[in-house]
Amino acid sequence: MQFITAGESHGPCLTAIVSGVPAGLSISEDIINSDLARRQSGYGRGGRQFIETDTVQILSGLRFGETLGTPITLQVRNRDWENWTDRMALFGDAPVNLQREVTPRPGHADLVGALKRDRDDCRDILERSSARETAARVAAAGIAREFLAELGVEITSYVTRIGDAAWDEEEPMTRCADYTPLQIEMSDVRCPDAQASEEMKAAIDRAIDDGVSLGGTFRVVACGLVEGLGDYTSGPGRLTSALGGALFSIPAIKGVEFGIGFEAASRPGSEVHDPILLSGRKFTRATNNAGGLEGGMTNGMPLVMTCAMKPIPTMASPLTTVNLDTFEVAEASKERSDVCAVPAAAVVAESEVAFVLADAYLRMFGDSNMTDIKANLEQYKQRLRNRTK
Ligand code: EPS
Repeated sequence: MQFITAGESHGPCLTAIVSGVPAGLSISEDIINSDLARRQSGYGRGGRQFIETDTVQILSGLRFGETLGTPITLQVRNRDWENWTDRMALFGDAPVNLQREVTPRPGHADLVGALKRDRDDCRDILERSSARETAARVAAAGIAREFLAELGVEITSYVTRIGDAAWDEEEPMTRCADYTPLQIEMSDVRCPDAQASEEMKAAIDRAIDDGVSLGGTFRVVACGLVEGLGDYTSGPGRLTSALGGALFSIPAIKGVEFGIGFEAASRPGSEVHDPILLSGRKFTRATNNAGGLEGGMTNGMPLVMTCAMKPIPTMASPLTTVNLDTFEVAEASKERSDVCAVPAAAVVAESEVAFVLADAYLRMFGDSNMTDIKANLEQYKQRLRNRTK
């Protein structure tokens, strides 16, 4: 299952096309809309989120609410387009009073993008490099998530740090599967711990006062996965590499850890690897330091990944830059922006993970229709159970 997105931040709409979807999968626009709303949430978001109420419209690939096995087109309208029809017109001449963006923001794609694409207005770059594009990814991932839900797989995420406010989570690799969506979504920063949530909000308040932005870390957890997704026989086949690539494709993601991650480098092997146990007729692990992956394959434990997001480059108190017209030192552009988008990035990460996992299931259990896929999965699970007879 694959997707491609198109659309500028202040253009008419964002579009995604999802291909490789099996036939016979029920799709609900309401469920996709609730994920879109989660992506818009979070303390410290900017003014744009008050303009938009992202909702999806599906334009192809379904009949009577079920997939046909054909490409699915999804569209999310940009309500803000009506304020940008002249500055972002697809045809005609630029308005005479057009204000070009010539003070690239350090840390954003503005400067290098303008040099690479030979543009004299950084807006030509920032319109697409804006994290607004991730709304299309979340909409597209609704298809992958519904597919996974049919196979008993749930994906959640929660925030563990914003700036210097960190949640010191006890036994994160084993407890992570227990947080309910309610516990997470009731928090303004999508952190299941009430005290830590308040500290994170206070950190955002301080950042607003200082005119700066904040990054942080979040965890993505997938539960209900069958053993053996991914493959140990080739680098690209390893689920670790596919998941890492997918998570690093999200703007501002600077680090990805699997299980205890970097911590494993400082411990002896006896305190890293997870002893194998038999629980009833199922192989399991005493701990989950590996975060659910061994040999690049799922091992049946919760899949746990931690991502680090850098602070957003747009700041009310901007850094210095060079004016592209005058070559003089200038203040970087102050585009309206989020002060912190870590809770939203975590929802986007759920979406990226959903595509990788959906694709892994399709490779292993067939890709043409839900009936065959479910039967193949059941047969595989039965074979695994039979091994411990
Ligand atoms: C975003 C929409 C954008 C930004 C933000 C994310 O809208 P606008 O540019 O109209 O304010 O708020 O984009 C960035 C953080 C960025 O660096 O470009 C969204 O919908 O997530």
